[in-house]
Amino acid sequence: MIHEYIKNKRKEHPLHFTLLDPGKTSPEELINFATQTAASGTDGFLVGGSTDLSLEKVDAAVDIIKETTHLPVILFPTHASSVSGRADAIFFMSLLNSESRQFLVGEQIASARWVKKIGLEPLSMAYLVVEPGMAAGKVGQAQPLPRDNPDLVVSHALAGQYLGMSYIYLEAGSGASEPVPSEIIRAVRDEIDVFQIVGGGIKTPESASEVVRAGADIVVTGTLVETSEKLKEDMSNLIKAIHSG
Ligand code: 1GP
Repeated sequence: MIHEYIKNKRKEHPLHFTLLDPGKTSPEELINFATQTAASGTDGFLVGGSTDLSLEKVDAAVDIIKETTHLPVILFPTHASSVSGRADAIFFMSLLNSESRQFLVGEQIASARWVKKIGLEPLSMAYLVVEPGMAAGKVGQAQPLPRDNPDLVVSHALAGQYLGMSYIYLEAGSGASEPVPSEIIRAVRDEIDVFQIVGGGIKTPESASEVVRAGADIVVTGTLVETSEKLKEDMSNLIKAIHSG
């Protein structure tokens, strides 16, 4: 069970997950990225993206990662149509600050019976988009939470916990110029008892370390893998900073 894996690993150190987007990454690149990040110590893979991904693409990406590494593969879906039975688990998430019913509960209703049928482990998650939000904010029709209002983010996070969600994901958006502010991560950490995931705009060991020191249990990076010219070295340094946090 992936939830148990995360709980046990977290007892050792904060975790790093690598986000791979099959919409932006060729099969050859996927093999390379998965190999290098696994060798650098990443703790698992998220597969997803904000564009409309076909099920075939997601299936193929999950297969490649699973053939390349032995690490868990968790779906990070935008639409019910791309939920792949090849993965180990799915972040079954509600975008709590979306203005659209579709992303609050619609896609979830559309995928629930399929998730049960294919036996995917659902990891319930409150997904909170913080400014700038980037594509995740636009596609999810979110009103991004202001960077200078930790109280408002805490209210959303606590609502997620009380609704029964086991994970709270603070998302600045893929490619954001800055990660979620430390004040927000710290305020959420102080008030919630469930796992806190932070992603978006984390590119250096220093920023990863700051996010972990502020209280993230899991750090997600995506863009760095796609843009780094010294992938193994950059990922090793980043992951070391997270693990030693
Ligand atoms: C996006 O939080 C993730 O959902 C990763 O963001 O691509 O900026 O690392 P980056």
